[in-house]
Amino acid sequence: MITSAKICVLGLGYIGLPTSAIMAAKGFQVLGIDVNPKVVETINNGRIHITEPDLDLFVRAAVQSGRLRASLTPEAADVFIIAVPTPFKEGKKPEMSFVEQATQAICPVLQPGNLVILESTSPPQTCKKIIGPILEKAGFRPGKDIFVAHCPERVLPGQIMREVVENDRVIGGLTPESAEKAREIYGTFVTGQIHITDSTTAEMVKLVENSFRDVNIAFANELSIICETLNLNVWELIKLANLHPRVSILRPGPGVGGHCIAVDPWFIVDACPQEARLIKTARIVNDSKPDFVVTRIKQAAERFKKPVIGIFGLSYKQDIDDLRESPALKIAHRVSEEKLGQMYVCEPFIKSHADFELMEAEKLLRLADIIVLLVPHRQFKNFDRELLKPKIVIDTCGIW
Ligand code: SAJ
Repeated sequence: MITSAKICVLGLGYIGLPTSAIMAAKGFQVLGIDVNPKVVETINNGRIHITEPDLDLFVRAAVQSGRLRASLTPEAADVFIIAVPTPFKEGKKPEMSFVEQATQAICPVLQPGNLVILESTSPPQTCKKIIGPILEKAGFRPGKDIFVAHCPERVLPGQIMREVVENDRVIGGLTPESAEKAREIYGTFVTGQIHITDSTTAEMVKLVENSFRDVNIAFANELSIICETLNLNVWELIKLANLHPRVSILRPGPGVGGHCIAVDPWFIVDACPQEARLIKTARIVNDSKPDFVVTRIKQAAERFKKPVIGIFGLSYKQDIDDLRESPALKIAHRVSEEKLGQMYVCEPFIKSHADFELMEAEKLLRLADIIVLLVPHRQFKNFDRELLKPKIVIDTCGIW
C-alpha cells in the first residue's frame, strides 16, 4: 500500500500544515519540519499557529492518531515535500534561500529511490537549476536515483481544507518517472484530476494562473480610475459590459493583496524582463491603487476642519483575518501617517491591532464623517443605508 510510505514535509505554514494533516488522515506517517521551535511545539500539542477554517480539527486528529509529528530536523522518509515560503527580495527578485536550505537539510537523510516534491511557488527552472544541482553536489543523480517533481499548490486561503483535496493538480517531473511517482502519492488524497507535464511547465503554470488574475484585476482597477476621470459609475459600466457573452471583467478594489497574486507575477518579470511587459504593467497598476484611494480620502478630508474617518476592513480580502500584503492596511497606515483626520478602524475578523484603534461597525458608522469601505466583508453588506446617506462614502469595492 502506497499510504504506508513515510512522508517528510518541510515548512508547516498555510500549505505544508494542511497537506500534512490531510495526508496523515489518509493513513500516511507524516513528519512535519519547521525552523521555528514554537511552531513545532504548538503542532506537537495538537494545536495550530495559523488561522484557516477546520485546520485545527484535522491537525488535532492527526496528532492524536500518532500519524503527525513535528520536528526541527528532517529524518529518513520515502517522500519529501518542500512547502517553504518563496517571497521576493529587493528588486522584486525571488528569494529562493528557503527552498535551497530545505533541499540542503534533507540531503543527509536522503536515500536512493526517494522522491522530492517541490510545492512552493517557484520561478521557472527551479527544479532543474536549484534543486537538481544541490542534490548532485550531495552525490545523487537527480531524476535517476532521486526522483524530483514540482506540484504547485493552488488552494484559496479560507477554503484550503476543501481545495487541497478537490482541486485538480499539475505535476511536473524532472523526468517522466519522477512525475509518475508523485502522481501515485497525490492520487491517494486528491479527488480532482492530476495532469502530468515537465517540471518547468508546472512551475510556469502556477505563476501564469496568478498572473492571469493579476492582469485581469489590473484591467478592472484601471477602469475604476478612468471612470473617476470621466465621472462614470464603474460598477454599472462593468455590469453592463459583462452582459456580453464573451466579456467577464473582474471587480476593482483598493488594490491587490495576499502573498500570492501580488508576488508571483514578479517571478515571470524577473525571468523574462524584456518580454513580460503586460505582466509588469499590471503589477504597477495594482500596486498604485492604494495611492489613488488615499488621494480620494485626502480630497474628502479637505472639506472638513477635523474629519472623523472610518476605515472598514483591514484584511487583504473579504471574510478572512489575513493581513499579508493587504492594500487596506497600507491605506490605513497612510491615512494615519498623513494625519488626514481622526481615524478609527472596523475589522470584524481581528480582535486588536497594534497600530489602530478598532471600533464596532455601527458605532463607527454613526461617528465618522467619511466612511471608507476597503474590504467587502459580509458584515458590511447590510449597513443601514439611512446612516450612510449624510456621510461622504468612498466605497472601493462597490458593495453599497
Ligand atoms: N481581488 C480584486 N478583484 C477581484 C478579485 C480579487 O481586487 O475581482 C483582490 C482581492 O481582494 C485580493 C487579491 O485580489 O486582495 C487576491 O485575492 P484572490 O481571492 O483572487 O486570490 P488569493 O491571493 O487569495 O489566492 C490566489 C488563488 N489563485 C487564483 O485564483 C488564480 C489561489 O488559487 C492560489 O492558490 C493562491 O493565490 C496562491 O497560493 O498562489
